[in-house]
Amino acid sequence: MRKQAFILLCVVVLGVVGTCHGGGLKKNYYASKCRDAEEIIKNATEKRVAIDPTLPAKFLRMHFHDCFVRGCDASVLVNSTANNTAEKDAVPNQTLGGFSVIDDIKAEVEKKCPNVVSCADVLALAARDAVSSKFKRPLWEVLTGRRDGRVSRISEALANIPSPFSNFTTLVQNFANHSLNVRDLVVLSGAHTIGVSHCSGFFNRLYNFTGKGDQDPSLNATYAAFLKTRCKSPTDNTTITPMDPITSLTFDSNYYVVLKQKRGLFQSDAALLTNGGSSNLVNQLLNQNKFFAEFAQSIKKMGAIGVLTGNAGEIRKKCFAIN
Ligand code: HEM
Ligand SMILES: *[C@@H]1O[C@H](CO)[C@@H](O)[C@H](O)[C@H]1NC(C)=O
Ligand SMILES: *[C@@H]1O[C@H](CO)[C@@H](O)[C@H](O)[C@H]1NC(C)=O
Ligand SMILES: *[C@@H]1O[C@H](CO)[C@@H](O)[C@H](O)[C@H]1NC(C)=O
Ligand SMILES: *[C@@H]1O[C@H](CO)[C@@H](O)[C@H](O)[C@H]1NC(C)=O
Ligand SMILES: *[C@@H]1O[C@H](CO)[C@@H](O)[C@H](O)[C@H]1NC(C)=O
Ligand SMILES: *[C@@H]1O[C@H](CO)[C@@H](O)[C@H](O)[C@H]1NC(C)=O
Ligand SMILES: *[C@@H]1O[C@H](CO)[C@@H](O)[C@H](O)[C@H]1NC(C)=O
Ligand SMILES: *[C@@H]1O[C@H](CO)[C@@H](O)[C@H](O)[C@H]1NC(C)=O
Ligand SMILES: CC(=O)N[C@H]1CO[C@H](CO)[C@@H](O)[C@@H]1O
Repeated sequence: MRKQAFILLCVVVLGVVGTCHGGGLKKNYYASKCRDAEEIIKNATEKRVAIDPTLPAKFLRMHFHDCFVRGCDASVLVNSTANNTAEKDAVPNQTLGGFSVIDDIKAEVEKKCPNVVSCADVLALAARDAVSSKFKRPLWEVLTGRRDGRVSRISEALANIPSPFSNFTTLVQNFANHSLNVRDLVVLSGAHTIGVSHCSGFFNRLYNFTGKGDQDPSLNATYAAFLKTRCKSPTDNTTITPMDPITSLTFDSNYYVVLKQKRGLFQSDAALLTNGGSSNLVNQLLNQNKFFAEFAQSIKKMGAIGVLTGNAGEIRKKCFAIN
């Protein structure tokens, strides 16, 4: 109820002043409540990333999936129970990873400041700190003060997480549903500069695109031939393929270089070239400084979607279970 009221307020404010980020979040919200919270999270995250370089991609995608379903309220972290099938068990979530590491990082914060720091903030900070760890500086600002939701439903994940088979129109609509615009869509898709995909996300583009045994003409033919050597069967659910074939562990603007070579892995990536304005943005984002500056703005906006603040929701004790 409280959240619906907030969203309504948000829509009204959006209409009037054209901005609705922040949503009650603050810079260094925990300064007086748990002075070292952000540093504990940063230290714990960097320690884990040093051991597992695939974590930045996992955390970044998890933060995205969290924010797109019920706002950034850690609903993605909750386990299913006898009575409820949670977001985690939805098809798009089956390939998420890193949950246990988030649970561990939260446990470290709890040791110092029990019941103070939300799982939603832990995830938002850990995603930023993991991606930034190679840069020795935070790549974007994370406002804090999010609270954790008490609801996580499989049906809501299915309705809100965009599909890799989406065209431009559908993607724009999906992002608009989350108060993000075309610029945010093109910029945030740049997250695919790190990480991997299973074959299911692009298999159709290789073998039977329109049901005539054909290939997606918008996919680079040389690259398609290479992808076919990796993904041979539609039931292959173990092979993973980097989305940025050149630097899949490095957060850079190479996603856009690859995209322009028609080597974007998903239809949803290739779709960004099917619209004039969007395609023009792709060209601008080839510039790494531009990409970093834009990404910092768009992900901050994403991190404020539908947040619970004040007395709404709860501070979860363990991220995998509602209190
Ligand atoms: C525009 C719509 C988007 C679609 C359709 C999409 C779809 C996908 C798919 C299908 C995968 C591969 C999952 C797998 O098979 O393992 C993936 C991976 C990934 N996505 Fe997206 N995504 C979108 C936007 C985003 C955004 C906005 C972010 C973050 C800001 C993001 C971050 C990532 C990351 C980092 C990975 C790699 C995960 C890993 O290596 O474990 N994506 N995405
Ligand atoms: C974080 O790590 C740094 C460098 O190792 C250390 O100096 C600092 O005390 C740590 N902070 C916390 C809160 O653990
Ligand atoms: C939560 O679910 C994950 C799989 O989604 C499982 O690995 C983990 O053990 C569960 N945690 C608890 C405490 O039940
Ligand atoms: C599940 O639902 C039943 C009946 O509505 C209730 O008695 C039980 O306490 C619930 N269990 C949990 C774990 O919420
Ligand atoms: C985009 O996809 C939607 C849903 O599949 C479809 O209804 C629509 O016709 C498509 N738009 C274009 C321009 O292909
Ligand atoms: C956008 O939200 C509306 C209303 O909730 C929903 O009907 C529609 O399917 C959503 N569109 C996309 C592309 O997610
Ligand atoms: C391609 O798709 C069509 C239509 O769905 C189907 O009839 C055909 O058997 C498929 N061909 C292959 C080689 O999978
Ligand atoms: C992968 O596919 C095999 C056989 O089709 C199935 O037994 C297994 O559960 C699947 N694994 C995952 C992670 O979905
Ligand atoms: C296909 O990819 C190769 C690099 O693998 C690139 O040199 C070539 O220009 C690309 N073709 C097109 C049409 O973009
Ligand atoms: C990471 C995770 O929780 N994956 C789950 C996704 O959903 C399937 C069932 O639909 C579970 O088996 C996975 O454990």
